[in-house]
Amino acid sequence: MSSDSWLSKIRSPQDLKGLKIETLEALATEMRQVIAETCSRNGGHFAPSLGVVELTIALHCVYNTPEDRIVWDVGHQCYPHKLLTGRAEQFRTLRLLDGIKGFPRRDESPYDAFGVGHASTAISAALGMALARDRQKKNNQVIAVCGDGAMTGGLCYEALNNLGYLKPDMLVILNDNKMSISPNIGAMSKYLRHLLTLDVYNKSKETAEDMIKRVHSLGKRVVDFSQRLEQSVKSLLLTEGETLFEKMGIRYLGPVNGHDLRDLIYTLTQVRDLKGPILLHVKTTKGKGYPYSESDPEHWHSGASFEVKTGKKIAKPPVYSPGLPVPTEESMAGDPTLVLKPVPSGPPPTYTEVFSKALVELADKDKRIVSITAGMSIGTGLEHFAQQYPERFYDVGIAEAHAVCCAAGMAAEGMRPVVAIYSSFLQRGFDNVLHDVALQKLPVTFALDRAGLVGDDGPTHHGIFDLAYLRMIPDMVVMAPRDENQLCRMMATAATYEDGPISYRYPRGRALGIALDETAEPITIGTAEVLREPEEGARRVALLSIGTMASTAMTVAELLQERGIGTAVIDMRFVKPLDRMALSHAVKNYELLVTLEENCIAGGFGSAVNEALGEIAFPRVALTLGIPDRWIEQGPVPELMRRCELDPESIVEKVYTALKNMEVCCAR
Ligand SMILES: Cc1ncc(C[n+]2csc(CCOP(=O)(O)OP(=O)(O)O)c2C)c(N)n1
Repeated sequence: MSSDSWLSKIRSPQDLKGLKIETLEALATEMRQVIAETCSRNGGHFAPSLGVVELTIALHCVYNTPEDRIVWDVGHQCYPHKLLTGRAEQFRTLRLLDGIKGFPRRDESPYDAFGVGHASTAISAALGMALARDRQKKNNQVIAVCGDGAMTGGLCYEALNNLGYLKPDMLVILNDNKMSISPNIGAMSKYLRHLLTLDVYNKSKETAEDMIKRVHSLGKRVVDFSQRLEQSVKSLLLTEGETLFEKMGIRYLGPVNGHDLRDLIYTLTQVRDLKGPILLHVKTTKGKGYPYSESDPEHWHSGASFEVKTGKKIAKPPVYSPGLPVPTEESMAGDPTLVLKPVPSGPPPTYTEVFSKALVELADKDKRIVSITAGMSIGTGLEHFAQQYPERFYDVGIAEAHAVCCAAGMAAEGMRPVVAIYSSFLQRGFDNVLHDVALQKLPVTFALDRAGLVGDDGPTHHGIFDLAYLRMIPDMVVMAPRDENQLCRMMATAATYEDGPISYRYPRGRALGIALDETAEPITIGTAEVLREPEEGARRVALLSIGTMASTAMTVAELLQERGIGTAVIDMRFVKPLDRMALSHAVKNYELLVTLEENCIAGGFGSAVNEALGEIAFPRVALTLGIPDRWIEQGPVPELMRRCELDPESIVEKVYTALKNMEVCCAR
């Protein structure tokens, strides 16, 4: 950012006030350049942010932030907002470790009125703010900016229902770019298209402006009259139409061109003084101003680094594998329990790709299998299934609770639904997993992508709670594969399991790159696998791992072995039901049990192991290692793992200290 740029002069939104439209337009161009340059290095939510540059400028020009509250939905479109609110200098650290966050955060800036990362919360949160304002007799404005994709989420309707009834002064801006991540679908999306074609607001505005111009041309004598007419025509054009929103008690205005600064500023200035709840329909283009993202907003919704000039993606190192070595013949040598397979050449597939392909293969064999996504067909890899079996694929919109409940209905009628959802987004559907699926023992499969730490998207997106929130539910089977071959086997297990709900979780990023079995054999429910076992007499530590922590456990075992500490690795595979035989073997043969999980310690896999030890009143607890009880920020996964003390070296130190403590205790 050069010192003579417009952006460098904007220290706060106050500096925008009174700037000419031409200057604001130049500023918009600069902001797009900065966003493109930053995202090209750091990755990020590129297209959503490019689409709201003018809208953000207009909002900060017209409203008095931070006293007036702007509440962003999802928050992935907040980059222009961050640039205008005193963070332009630090913006180059966007999404980096300890850098500017990729989402609004109350602890980052007073301009970030409400923290977010999950969709469809803005109207509800803004309504809460408006009600609090009224109770405290304050007079600031509250504005929710919500995408048309987010409008597929049920929480929006709960909030609109309440808004139209309570009628506080509040503005909802519907940022309609016709896109969720993929093209938006659903009945509401169709209705919004219909409203765009009606375009009542602009048609009446043109007529009104025409009338005003004609009266003005009559000369000075009628100036008073013309001013009065102008006022009444303006208020008239702002009340036109009879939309669904109006029937709910919310005034509907629009559509407004979201890239026309003059029009936006004019409209927002009018709207600012109106009373009651208002929904302003703003039409924007996702990815606006960068040819590649404008023509393909779906693939530019978010992503890794790219070259600005060509739009070519630049390969980043795999996000996963925090010091986790890919098992090779050499590293596994001497391990009799692992079946070695040739490692295929080329970069390993992502876990999502493995899931995507294997699910289609399972669906080929079982016609009852249907798949469901909540607005994430590409992210979850289900687009492959959708192409193969369009009539068996359902994208329900950003509506996780509905996805789960709808799956329960399908399962009740004999289908075998596979609900593919990111771990952090299934948090939305918790009661539906519990009440609609598990309580009725319905055979729904939950495929949880992005489990564990996800890196740059930070705490809203880390999938570190699922093992805890799923394992507490009776009748739920909870699995986690250590590699892609185990993932396929767990998928086969789920496909043959008829007794109730079953889940498997896998991380973001590349798998280990091992060969897959020709036929994925189901695993007997509740059985662990011993990956490494020292000779009798040399057994001191048993590492009980779940999921991809098995690789770390193997490294830790080698490091401990180097210090002369005989260490076993048992991949438990099931958090629920736990393999009690494997546990009892570990208890009988080892001095110290250590659990390893990329999930919160509170209530997670280690807790399950300790509960099981408690059931038999075993006088020792397992050393429980996992994600500590605090929020984990954005950053490269290996560094985050290190900060969570889940890297091999930290684990070795903890094991070593635990053994020393035990020696001291025994000596007493
Ligand atoms: C609860 C939840 N489910 C899924 C997502 C993933 N997601 C992020 S943005 C997005 C689409 C949002 O579309 P829209 O609200 O129209 O905003 P746009 O990206 O078009 O600006 C989705 C599905 C999420 N953030 N939260």
